[in-house]
Amino acid sequence: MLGHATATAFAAGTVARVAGLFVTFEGIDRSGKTTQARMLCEALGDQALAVREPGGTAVGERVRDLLKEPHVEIAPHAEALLFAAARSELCRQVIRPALEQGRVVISDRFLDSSLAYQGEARGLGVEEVFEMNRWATDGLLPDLTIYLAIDPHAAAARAGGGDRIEGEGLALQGRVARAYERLAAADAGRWRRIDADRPAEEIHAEVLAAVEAARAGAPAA
Ligand code: ATM
Repeated sequence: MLGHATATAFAAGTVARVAGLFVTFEGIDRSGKTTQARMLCEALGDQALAVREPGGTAVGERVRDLLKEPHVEIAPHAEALLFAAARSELCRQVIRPALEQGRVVISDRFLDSSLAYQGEARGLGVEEVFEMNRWATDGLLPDLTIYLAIDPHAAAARAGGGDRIEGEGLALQGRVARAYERLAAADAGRWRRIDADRPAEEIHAEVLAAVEAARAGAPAA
C-alpha cells in the first residue's frame, strides 16, 4: 500500500503547473462516476473539459477497445502497462495543455484506478504500479479525487454492461472497494469520500461543494 512518504515523493516529482484544476472520479463499477462526471461538467460549463480513462486520444481509444474486449486474455502486467500507455498519451496531449489554459479537467478514472485494480486487486503491488505511472505521466496527480463509495452488492444491483474486467464479478469489486478505502484514508488532503448509494442530485451537490472548496484552496474533506 502506498505510504505517505511515497505520496509526498510523487508530489515532489510532479512537473510544475500554474493554473487549472484537475478533478478525478473513482469508484467501483456502477458507482455512478460517469453520471457525476457529466453533471459536474454541465454545471461548470465552458471552463470544464471532460475526459475518460482509458481513452481520449487515438491510441487511448484503441487501447480501451482492446482492454474491454471480453475474448482477449491479457496478463496483469500487460494490462497495467496498457492502462499506463493510454494515460501517458492523455496527459501529454489533452490534460496538461488544458490545465495550462486554466481549465477544470474532469476525468472519469485516473491513476488511482490502476492502483486499486492492478496494484491491489490484481496483486501487482501499489508501489510498483504507482512508480510506473509516475514515469508515464511525468508525475501528474489530481488536485481533487472524488471517491464514490458504494457496497459492491448495491452496485451490482444497478443495471449495466459486462466487459472483460466487469465480468470478473463481485470478488474483484470487493477487493477494489477495499483498496479505494485505503487509498482515500492515506491521503485525505486529495480525496473526498462520498456515499454513492443516494440520489444523483444529492451526490452532485456534495461534488460541487468539494470542487468549489478545492478551487478556493481548502482541503478536500
Ligand atoms: P469504466 O468502468 O470507467 O468503463 O472502466 C473500464 C474498466 O477498466 C473498469 N472495470 N471494471 N469493473 C475498471 C478498469 N480500469 C482498470 O482496471 N485500471 C485502470 O487504470 C482504469 C483507468 C480502468
